[in-house]
This record gives sequence, structure tokens and C-alpha cells, in this order.
Amino acid sequence: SSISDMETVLKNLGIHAENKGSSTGSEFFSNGETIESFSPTNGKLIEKVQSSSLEDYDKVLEKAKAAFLEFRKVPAPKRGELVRQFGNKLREKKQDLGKLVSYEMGKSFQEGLGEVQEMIDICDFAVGLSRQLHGFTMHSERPGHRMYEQYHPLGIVGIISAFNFPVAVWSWNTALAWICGNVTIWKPSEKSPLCGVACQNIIAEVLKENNYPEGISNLLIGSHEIGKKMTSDKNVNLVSFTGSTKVGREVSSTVANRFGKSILELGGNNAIIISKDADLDVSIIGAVFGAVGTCGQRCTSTRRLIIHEDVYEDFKNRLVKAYGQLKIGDPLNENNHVGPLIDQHSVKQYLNSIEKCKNEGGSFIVEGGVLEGENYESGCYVKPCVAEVENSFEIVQHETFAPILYLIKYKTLDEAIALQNDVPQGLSSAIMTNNLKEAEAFLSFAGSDCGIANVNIGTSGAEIGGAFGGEKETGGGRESGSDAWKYYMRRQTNTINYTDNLPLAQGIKFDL
Ligand code: UN1
Repeated sequence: SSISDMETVLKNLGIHAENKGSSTGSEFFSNGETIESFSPTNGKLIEKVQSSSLEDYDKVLEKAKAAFLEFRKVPAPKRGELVRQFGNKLREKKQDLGKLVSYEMGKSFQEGLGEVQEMIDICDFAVGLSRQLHGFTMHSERPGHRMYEQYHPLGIVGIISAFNFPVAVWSWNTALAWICGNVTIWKPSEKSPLCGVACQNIIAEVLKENNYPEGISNLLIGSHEIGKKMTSDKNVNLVSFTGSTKVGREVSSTVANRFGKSILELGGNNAIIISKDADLDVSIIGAVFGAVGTCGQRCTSTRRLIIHEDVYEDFKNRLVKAYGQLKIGDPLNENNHVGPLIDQHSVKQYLNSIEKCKNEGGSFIVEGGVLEGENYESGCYVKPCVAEVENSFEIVQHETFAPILYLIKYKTLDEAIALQNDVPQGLSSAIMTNNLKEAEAFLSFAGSDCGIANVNIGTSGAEIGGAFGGEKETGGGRESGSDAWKYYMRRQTNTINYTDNLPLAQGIKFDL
């Protein structure tokens, strides 16, 4: 696609040289440093944006606090109406926003559109949910008493998101947070600030059209420092953090220390078990898409294939063949399968991991490397690669955000499940098998220990309808579908006595 196309996209999304990174609705203040956003697709400057200073944080917080006092009074289905309109606005902007995601982050245009589709889907989900924020009722042990529970708005929800899903993760959190009656403060990744500005512009328009207070949705573009301030601020009732396990550990302890709530979506080390009873045609597509899609930069990307010895050689050959057909290049060109990594730092990590793997004894059946020359000027394009390894290698135990796929051989299903679970992370997992017994064993209490466990599909591409998140070092949080909304509310149990007496619980006698 040509640059003039991108100029129109930026214009349609309200992105220009004067963009400021702290905003509440239509009001902007930014006194921080200027961040320049470069596209990993061609290394060119897209636009710059002025980031938020620590003083800007205080102003945004005040706006958010004031907005919450208003917004919590709005009936939940009316809050749903706001989210419905937001979803419609996203439908209008889908092409533009999808394209910006692709250009700023480097994922394929298809995946950029897919991300916006996920935003639309979670809006639809949240609209329905806005009439279903149900609590239970229960029978009191005391005569003439009634018991029930309610869910109340929590307050301010802070969202710290990563570059790899620069728009969708925000909306998974905001769509639920808003119908639950909360206001949000978002710190997007410094690597994808323009996606942040674009989303804020879209919701600001909807808020304005509805005469809602500014400050229901707030943006803060800034560094680690801003994130730290937000995590340690007792005014921020819930912090939803997506990112590395290392930073997640800091966030978790800081928030826990002030008894705040957190949702942690940290690293994954996702495996697919390829059984001898697998459909190998289906398995190849699942494995290759999982490993190279988004250039291996999803939390749910497939990092490991655990393959039965009887089909190992066959599957290995098919993989080599499939990798040979991959087209690497400009993600906005729909003929390409694999785009660039996010930046040079990421390329370094990719190269380091390959070297570590070789040093530990890994043998590459598809070699990696950085692409150079015409169309690869950004220096961020790398070759997806495949290595035969031991699961116990230090590098295999570690998540590298790049398209490096590890192959491990197994004999028995028990062994395969043990290998799959034998990593510190616990996000997504899958088994490819047409054998019912194997599938059920994999899904049983003795099977996968991950938050997501699939049969005959890959590890990535979770639908928004399910709760998304993982165990162990993945952090334990759940967001998106199912009953993840409960994290965004404050729970209250109510007991009402409608008699003239005061019978005490547990039959305790207390006479005066
Ligand atoms: C992430 O990588 O942060 O399952 C989330 C998937 C997406 C979500 C990925 N729906 O691949």
C-alpha cells in the first residue's frame, strides 16, 4: 500500500503532529517527552505524539474520579447503549483502524482487521451483559430474612497493555469496565502510541455525542514511570496488566501491597501435542499459523510442538515444506504470511535465543536469520525457524516473543502431557487427535494445566466469548468473556430482616 493511503488513514483517525498523549475525552494536556512512532514495516516515522508527564497523571486522575461519580449513577443497560454505539463507530472505522494496527505494529492487515473485529465482538458481548449483571439469591437460615448479593461498580480501572494487541486488549477491558459502571485510564505500549490515540479519538466522539462526562475513558501515553504511578495509586481500584512476567511480578506485588485488585495477562509458553491419531493436514495449519502468525508475537503463539514418535519424521518433513512456502514481507501486502518483529530490540532477542538454543544443543531444521535488502530496510524482518530441542533447555522454558518453534518427541500421552505442563507458564495448550480418550485425558484434571486447553485447533486465536487468561507465571487473570466481568465489580452480600425480632445467626442467644 502507498504512503498516501496511510496519510488518509491517519487523517480519518484524527492522528496528526499535534497529538497529545494525555486526554480525557476532548481535553488534552501533555507535558511529557515527545515519542516518535516508527513503522516496523519500513522503518519510517509515522507520527510523533507528546507523552504524559507525572503531573498530567494527576489531572487525568481528577477527571476520572469526577466522571466515576456521575457514571455509576447511569443504569447498566444505558451504559450498554454507550458501548453499543462505540461498537458501531468501530464498524465504521474498521478498515482504517485495522490498517493503522498493521502499519504501526507490523501484523498482517488481515490480523489488524481481526483485532478490530474482536473489539466489535466484545462490544456486542458487553451490550448483552449490561442487562445480565446477575448476583445470586440465597435462603437465609433465619426466619423472616432474605439474602442476596449485588455487584456494584468498582471505580477506576487502569489498563496497561502491550504492543502486540495494541487496540483489542484495551477494548476487552473497557467494554466490560464501562458496562460495569467504571471509568478507565489506559496506558498503551510506548511502541504503539498512535493506536492509543486513534482509539481514544473514537470513544471521545461517542462520549461527546451522548453528553457523557469526559473522563469515562482516559488515555496516558508514557513510560514505565507513568505505569508505576498508576499501579501504586490507591485510587486505581483495578489494574489490568498485559505484558511480560518480569514486569507483571512488579505490578502484582505493588497492587497487592495496597490491597488493590489486579488482572495479570503475562507470558505464555504454549504447546500443541501432535498425537499419532492426529489429522496431520489440520495439524500443520494450526501449528504453522500458531508459530508464525503475528510473527510469533502473541501471548498465545505456539512455541512448542510435542510430537508422537510414530508421526515425528512425517510431520517434521511437512513442517519444513510449509515453512519453505512462507512469504515474508510488508504485512499490508496480503500475499505475505509473515510481517516484521516490532523493533530492533526484539530482533536482538530473537537472535540471542537462537544462539542460546544452539549452545544448549538444539538443532535447527529450518534456519533463522535477519532479512536484508530491498523491502527489508527496517531491519525487523526475520525468518521463522524450527529447532529440535529438549523441553528442559533453559531457552525452551523461556518465552521469546519471536517466530522460533521448538520440536520435542514423545512416546506416551502421559509423557506428552507432563512435557506440556513442565514450563513455568500456563496460558494456552492444544492437542491434535481424533482419539476421544486422548482428548478427554488432555482436558481432565490430570491433563493440561493451562487456562486455555483446545482440541483440534491451535493455541492462538481464542474467541472473546470465553474467559481469557492463564495459570502459573501467566498470572492467573481472566478477561473478556464468560464471567470475567465479575473482576470489574465490587461484590456485596445483603441480608434483610423483615420481622420484629432479631434472631442471631448460628442460633446464638443474646438476651438483654
Ligand atoms: C495476546 O497475545 O495478548 O488468542 C492475546 C489469541 C487472541 C488473543 C491474544 N485472541 O490469539
